[in-house]
Amino acid sequence: MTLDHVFVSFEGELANVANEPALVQLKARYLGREGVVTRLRKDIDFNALSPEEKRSFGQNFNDLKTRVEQAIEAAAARFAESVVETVDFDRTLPGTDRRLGAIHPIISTQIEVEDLLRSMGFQVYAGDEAVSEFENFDALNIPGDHPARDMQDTFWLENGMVLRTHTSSMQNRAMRALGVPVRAIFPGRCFRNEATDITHENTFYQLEGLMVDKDVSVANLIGVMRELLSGVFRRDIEVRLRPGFFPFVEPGFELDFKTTLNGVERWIELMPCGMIHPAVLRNAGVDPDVYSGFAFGLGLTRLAMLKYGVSDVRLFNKGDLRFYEQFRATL
Ligand code: FA5
Repeated sequence: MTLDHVFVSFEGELANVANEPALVQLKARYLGREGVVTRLRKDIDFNALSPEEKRSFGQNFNDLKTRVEQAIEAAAARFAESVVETVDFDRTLPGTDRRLGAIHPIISTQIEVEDLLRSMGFQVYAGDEAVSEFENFDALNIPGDHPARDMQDTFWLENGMVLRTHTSSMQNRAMRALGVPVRAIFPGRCFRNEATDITHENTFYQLEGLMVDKDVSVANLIGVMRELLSGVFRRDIEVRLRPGFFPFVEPGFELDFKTTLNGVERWIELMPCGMIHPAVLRNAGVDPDVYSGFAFGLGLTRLAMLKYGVSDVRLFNKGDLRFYEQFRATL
């Protein structure tokens, strides 16, 4: 290696040195007793050089050694400076602007509901957002010509699948995959091709619950609903249960929640529920003469609205930081 080559490779290595111990090592490797620079002089056969060549080598060698030494000294000074800087930095002080982001209010509500239902023995069963037409409709006793299909107009994919309109689309799959008896919940996003307003979005979250066992009754359903809502709100809340029609439950109910939106007191549909229809059990290979069960479809987005006093459901998906920043504390 020529003297110039040695300096180029030294510079390359120096550029990768990130701290003082690494610099000490580099110095030893180049200037130490067996170092690259030191060896240059040791290895040269002076007898083979003319007086002119000897002088030129000596000059270049000293030059190289000085440049290496100076570069090492400069780097050492830089490291010393940065140490002084970090001494001034108190890492125990709280940050001034932690722009780390936070959990979305719908997801933090979901986590809370999952925890409550887990404590009642329900397992979380993740589903898909794109499902078969059978799972979203037919398995739930909603054949192609049923008017209930109009109430849940959806987005059809080119491969014949649909974006699920409700988490009930997971019922069939869960009963088949997990078998009975079963207690499971399926949270997630749902999609509907419908006009939006302050309580309706085209993309929203539901959390479905399902319990199938021998002798499950409406009393079990009401018990779980009550436990769940008082756990979420941690205060007295006013709810009402009224008959509701869904082809996949019999009997079916609507659970409404009383709240004030934009100064007007009103009931909001929050959690339809009911006893699973025998045809739905049969579609999943479960014998309705032996097993019974209940299901509920909690509107998670609406629940987050009520929990945090949000007056327009569309704010959740809008991407306006001024809205989201108010929820940083929910981390
Ligand atoms: C259903 O989706 C049924 N699958 C629920 C069900 C499950 C009934 C199990 C019986 C047994 P519904 O269309 O009413 O029902 O929607 C359920 C809840 O989702 C509503 O109460 C509401 O809280 C929420 N929801 C429905 N549509 C929207 C929307 N466009 N935007 C926001 N939330 C919605």
